[in-house]
Amino acid sequence: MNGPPLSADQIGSHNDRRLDALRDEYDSLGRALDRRGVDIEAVKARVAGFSIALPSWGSGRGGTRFAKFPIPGEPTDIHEKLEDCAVVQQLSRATPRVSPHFPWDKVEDYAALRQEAAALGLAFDAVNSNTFQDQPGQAHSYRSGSLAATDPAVRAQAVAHNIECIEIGRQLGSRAITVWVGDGANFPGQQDFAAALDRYLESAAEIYAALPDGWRMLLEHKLYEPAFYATVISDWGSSILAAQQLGPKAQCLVDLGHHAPNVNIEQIVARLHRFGKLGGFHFNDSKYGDDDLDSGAINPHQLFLVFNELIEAEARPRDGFDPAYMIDQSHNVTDPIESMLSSAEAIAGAFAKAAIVDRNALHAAQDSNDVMMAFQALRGAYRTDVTPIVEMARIEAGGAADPIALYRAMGWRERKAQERKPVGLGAGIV
Ligand code: AFD
Ligand code: MN
Ligand code: MN
Repeated sequence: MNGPPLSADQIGSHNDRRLDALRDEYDSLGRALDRRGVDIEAVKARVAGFSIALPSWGSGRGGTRFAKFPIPGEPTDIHEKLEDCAVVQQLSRATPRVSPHFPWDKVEDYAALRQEAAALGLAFDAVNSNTFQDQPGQAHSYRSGSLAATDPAVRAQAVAHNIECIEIGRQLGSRAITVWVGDGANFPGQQDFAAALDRYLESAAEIYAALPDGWRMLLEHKLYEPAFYATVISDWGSSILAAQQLGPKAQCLVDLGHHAPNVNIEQIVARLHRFGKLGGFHFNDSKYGDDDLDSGAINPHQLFLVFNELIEAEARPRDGFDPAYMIDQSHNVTDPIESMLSSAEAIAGAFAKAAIVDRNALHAAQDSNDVMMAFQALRGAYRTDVTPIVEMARIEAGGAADPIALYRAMGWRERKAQERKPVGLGAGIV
């Protein structure tokens, strides 16, 4: 069984070259924060305790509806995906879990897979079911829907698949299943909205009933695509209604790309939390729709505002607030490992900025309706360069000072291009 891909020496000698300069930058930021009443060590400790899961599918190159352009050395199965995720974790120290997707990541022996991941320094996060595609040899097609299909045999097959995912997840040490369905309509009149939701709720209740103790079912909504007129779980309203009807183990998962343009996602975070239903988060970024671009690449301010609400939520927990944070991106034009490294840093950075908001000042300004000072409390944190905190936390946890530089220097992809078989062409959004 393979151990972690990098040796501690490789990382250590890379970091040695950077340490003096980093200490200087860290100390200077520490003094600046101290003057604002913020203890840099406490912020660093919070960053060190923060982690996000990687999507197993994010380690391969994604595609668009038009094409996929694979790169040599891409992972071709879950074993190779785990290896790549282990590289990300070793360099970033912020991504210790992988969220698998079934049947894409199917294997014979899940106990062995769990051990394989552990040897690489990884554990498993929420399992994802897939009823938005047909698989070879499948008895019934999902072409007309899955959990909300009109045909009871299709619904039964989709429910059984979800229950199988839970069983696999149990063996992998997961504690949650994320359910996203492509069910919906492309034409007005195509679907009876009420009846489709009823069928979804009935199917979802069967999955819910199969949850082991301590498990959660995370409902992921999405406004459009693959259905372009209406989707069954289209928005946070449909999602929370479904989660409330299902019961306490059902919560909502917010994917940053799954909303109408300009929707106030940070407010959705606060709303869902108010009712104890904020269960998970998929980080990515977008300019136009569900673009699945890299986190913080387009709208870093939104990412910061989302974290501001998440930290408010953390400070006022309701019903065991414990959101499953995950990256969910489609890396179409970059090396997926580099994108995940860059995104992990962007997400941790947004978290760190939100962690240095002067919350007393913010709350006081809110209470006294001092609009400008409330805004300044956020702005003061947002404009602070927290890079030295994130970098120091990463190095102290055994990660690399400059993860992408070390990744390039280690020649990982070139080596894998020799070892791994090429992946096929073909389009497909992942
Ligand atoms: C979808 C969703 C989701 C799902 C994924 C599949 O964001 O989380 O599992 O894509 O690739 O758009
Ligand atoms: Mn998602
Ligand atoms: Mn998506």
